[in-house]
Amino acid sequence: MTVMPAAPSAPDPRVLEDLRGVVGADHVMVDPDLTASYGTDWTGRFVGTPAAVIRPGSAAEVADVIGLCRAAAIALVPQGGNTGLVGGGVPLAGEAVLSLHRLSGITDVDRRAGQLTAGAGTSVADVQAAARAAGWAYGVDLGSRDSATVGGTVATNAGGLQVLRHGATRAQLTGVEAVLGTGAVVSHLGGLLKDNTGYDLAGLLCGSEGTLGVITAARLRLVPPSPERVVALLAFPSTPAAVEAAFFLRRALPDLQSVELFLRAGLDLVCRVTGAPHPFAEPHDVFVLAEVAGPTDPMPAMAAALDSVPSVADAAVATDSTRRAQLWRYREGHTEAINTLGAPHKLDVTLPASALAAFIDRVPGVVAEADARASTWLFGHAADGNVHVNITGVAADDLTVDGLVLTYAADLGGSISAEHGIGTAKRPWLHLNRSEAEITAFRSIKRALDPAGILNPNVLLPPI
Ligand code: FAD
Ligand code: 2HG
Ligand code: ZN
Repeated sequence: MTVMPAAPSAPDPRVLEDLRGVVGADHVMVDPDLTASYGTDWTGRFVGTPAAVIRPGSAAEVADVIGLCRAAAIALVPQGGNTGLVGGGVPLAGEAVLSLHRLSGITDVDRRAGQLTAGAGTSVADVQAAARAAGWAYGVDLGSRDSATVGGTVATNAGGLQVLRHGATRAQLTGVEAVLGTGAVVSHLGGLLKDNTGYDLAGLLCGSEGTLGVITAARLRLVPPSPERVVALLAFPSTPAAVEAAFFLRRALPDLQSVELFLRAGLDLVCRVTGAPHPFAEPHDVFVLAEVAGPTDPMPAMAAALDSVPSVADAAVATDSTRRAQLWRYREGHTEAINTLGAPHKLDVTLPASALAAFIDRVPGVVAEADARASTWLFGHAADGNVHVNITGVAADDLTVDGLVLTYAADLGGSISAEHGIGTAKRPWLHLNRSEAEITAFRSIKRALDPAGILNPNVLLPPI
């Protein structure tokens, strides 16, 4: 089952020739055997057919490609690692894919300032490794680190596992280089921490999901390394107790890096799919995984905090890297384990702290009432209020439960996209979080930076 399939209209052969003249013959592909993988998203829920795949090797080539595509009215879907989860990086309406993979590499590492410049196609794991080699760390980490790119994480303002400590991707940006839909190259990579010289274009392009410009490079700030780590997996008898503990740990541990939450059904599924043993002899309903990381041994602080956390039914604590990774696997394994059940509907929401526990407990009922065949899987970044609602057993193009869950989250004061973006998956519901005036302002910005409307025209903004 696919969502929004559309047959591409093959670009005019003369335009293809011109594009080949810009990026090289090997980097304009139209053979379906070669382009198919660029048309399917990570989950398999969103499948399109690329009109072509174009792979520029520099910002100047991106600008020339955009110029040619504007003139020929060819819509482009920018694509990095293709790990996005909201159908925003694949051509669902026969667009051409603009793959930024060739723009990879790290330059201008400034050990003193703790900054580096990374090409859009560089993976997050490579940024992390370069930061480590320079004696620093990168503040963003996520399960897709080996494939997700700098361009994609900037375009989606990716969050991940360390947001409570370092903020999301926007907080790491000191500047970007990008090609706007006008074809203009804007480059502001100087990395000055104090620089109040007008509009924050980097902040605007971050989270714009490829609708305003194509990110070609980013200047990223680094954070001090935290080599000493402790991970604790805590079991609780109820969601309110687990949520209370997550917020308690946040107050108690200044070096807290991550606080994640998952439920009994998700843990059982991960154990079944990965073959990992259950972490505790007794079954429990709700789990919180907390990591503390700092320059010195965080165990005394973690132990003191764990002594005071109310309602803990069971606990496992790991200091060595193998055992820490085993505990993390119970949480990070959720996305892959759920995908073995068929392409899920992924509804990534944030709730205010006061509504988080009630939402987690009630949302399976909201889904079941609408569709008895559906299964609801819940996990997420507890201390950010970010719950990943995954629903399996529902046809890819049946949006009933999507609307109900997103409306429920918004009614409680929440956001319909915590960290994955709006993409194509959620654009019918943007109005739940954004007023008419805001959406009108978004459209004005889109018209100014992409007047021909060729950059990701089917993403983020609802059709008029
Ligand atoms: P793509 O999927 O290729 O594209 C994503 C969006 O960005 C699309 O709209 C695309 O058009 C646009 N885009 C891509 N590159 C550019 C560019 N250079 N210029 C302009 N627009 C561009 N996300 C989180 O936030 N937190 C998580 O914890 C997290 N964990 C994940 C775990 C797994 C196992 C998986 C599969 C995904 C996870 N994600 C997570 C989602 C995903 O990894 C992020 O959204 C990531 O930022 C996407 O990067 P990408 O390079 O794969 O982008
Ligand atoms: C995570 O936190 C990612 O693991 C993926 O954001 C969430 O699979 C999902 O829904
Ligand atoms: Zn997440």
